[in-house]
Amino acid sequence: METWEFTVTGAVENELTYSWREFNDLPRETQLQDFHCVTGWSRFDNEFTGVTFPTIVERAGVRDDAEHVVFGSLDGYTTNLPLDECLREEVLFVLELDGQPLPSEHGGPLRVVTPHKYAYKGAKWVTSVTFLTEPKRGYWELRGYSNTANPWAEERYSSL
Ligand SMILES: Nc1nc2c(c(=O)[nH]1)N[C@H]1C(S)=C(S)[C@@H](COP(=O)(O)O)O[C@H]1N2
Ligand SMILES: [Mo]
Repeated sequence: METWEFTVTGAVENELTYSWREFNDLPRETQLQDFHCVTGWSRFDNEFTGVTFPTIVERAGVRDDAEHVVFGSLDGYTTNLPLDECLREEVLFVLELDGQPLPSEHGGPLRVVTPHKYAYKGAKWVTSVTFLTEPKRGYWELRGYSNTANPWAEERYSSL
């Protein structure tokens, strides 16, 4: 945790870097959320505590031409979403699951959850958020999984 750093870069007014302690000082909230994996399983009523995506955006100030977001993780994983799909209270940077620090196998110390999208849109071990002026695909989006990933429409695969 001494070397952990979270960065907010790209098409923003203020690029930000948070240490672990600084990130933990951000306002947090607790939400009950469902979690849908593209392979067919779901886990319901997860109690997640964390910092909302809009909270980060308020502090960074996105530029007018920002349209897209790429999340980056310590394992090299990336995933992408349009900015408007991120500007939702339920897009959460999760610090705790069921009131306990998020276990590392589930992406601790910090992961993203996206209940309105399949779970591959939620980067585990997340350490960067980059705002872009044009779309860019992440790890699974480049390998045949749906770029849009709406579970209610069962958007599982892309027709590349
Ligand atoms: N950094 C990172 N995040 C990731 C992945 C990954 O391989 N690396 N896999 C994704 C996929 S496909 C799913 S289904 C969920 C799984 O989350 P869980 O391990 O908490 O069930 O994490 C997502 N986030
Ligand atoms: Mo998955």
